[in-house]
Amino acid sequence: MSALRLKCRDKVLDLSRPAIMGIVNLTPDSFSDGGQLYAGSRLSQSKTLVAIEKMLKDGADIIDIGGESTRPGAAEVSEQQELDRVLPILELIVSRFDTLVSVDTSTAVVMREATAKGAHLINDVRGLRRDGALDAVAQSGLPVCLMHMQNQPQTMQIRPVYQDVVAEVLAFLADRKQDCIDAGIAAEQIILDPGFGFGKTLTNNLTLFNAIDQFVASGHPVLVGVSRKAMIGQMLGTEGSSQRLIGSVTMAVLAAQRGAAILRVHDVLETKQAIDIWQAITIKEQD
Ligand code: 7PJ
Repeated sequence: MSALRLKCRDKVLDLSRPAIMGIVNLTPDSFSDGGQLYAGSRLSQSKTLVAIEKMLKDGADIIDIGGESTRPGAAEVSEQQELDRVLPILELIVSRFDTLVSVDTSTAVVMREATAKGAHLINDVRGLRRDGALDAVAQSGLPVCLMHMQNQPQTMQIRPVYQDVVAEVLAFLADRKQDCIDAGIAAEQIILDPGFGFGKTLTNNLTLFNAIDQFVASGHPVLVGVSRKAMIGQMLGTEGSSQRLIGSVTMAVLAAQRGAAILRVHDVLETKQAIDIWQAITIKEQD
C-alpha cells in the first residue's frame, strides 16, 4: 500500500507522522472522564465546545466523539440516546471548527446520520459486526477504524482467553477487513486497532503492544488507544485514573515508535509535546 493517507470527505489525513485523536466522551459514564461534560443530568454543549476548542489548540488532528460507553460492564445505550448525544455536537463541531471528526459508534443508523451531518471517519469498537454497519460505511466512502474486542463490553473483562493473542487478533482483523472489502469499502480507507483493554488481561495487552509492528506490517494505518486505561494503573500499582497521565503519554510515544499512525488520547497537550520531542529526535537522526 502507498504512503499512508486517508480520504476524509473534502480533507486528507496525512499519516506520515502520528496523528493525535482527542477523545470527547458524550456519555455520563465513560472509563475515566465520565460525566465531565454534563451539567447535572444533561450534556452541556458549551462545556463540550470549550473542551474541543482546547484540544484543537493543544494539537489534536482528529476529534473522536462517542455516545456509547464501552467501559467494562457499562449499560447498553439505545439508538435514539446515541443519536441524541452525538448528532447535535457533531453539527456544532463541523460548523465551528476546521477539524476532522471521528464518530465512535457501532450502530448503522448513527453511522448514516453522522455521515449526513459531516463526519470524517467512523470508529467502531465492534469492527462493523452489527447489522447494516458494513453497508453504512461502504456507502459513506469514509475511512473506518476496525477494532478487536473479545466478547461484549458487559462481559469482556470477566475472563478473556486466547491461545495466541497476537495471531488471533491479527486473524480477526484480517477477517473483518475482508468483509469490508467484499462490502465495497476501499482497502486504503481501513485503519486497524488491536483494541487495548477490550477483552484482554494485562499480559494480553502487553503482548499485543510489543507486537504493534506486526499490525503495522499489514500496510494499514494502526490506531492505538491506551489512554488512561486500567492496564496503566496495573503496571504502576496506582489507584484511580487521575494517576495515569504519565503512563499514558509514555505508552503513546512507545506506540508511535513502534509505528502507530493514530494515537487516541484524552491528554492532547501532553501527548503532542511528547510526540513532538520524539519526532524532533527521529528527524535529527535521519539528517
Ligand atoms: C478505544 C476506542 C480504542 C478505538 C474506546 C476508552 C474506552 N476506539 N474507544 N480504540 N477505546 N478505536 O476510551 O478508554 O482503544 S472507549
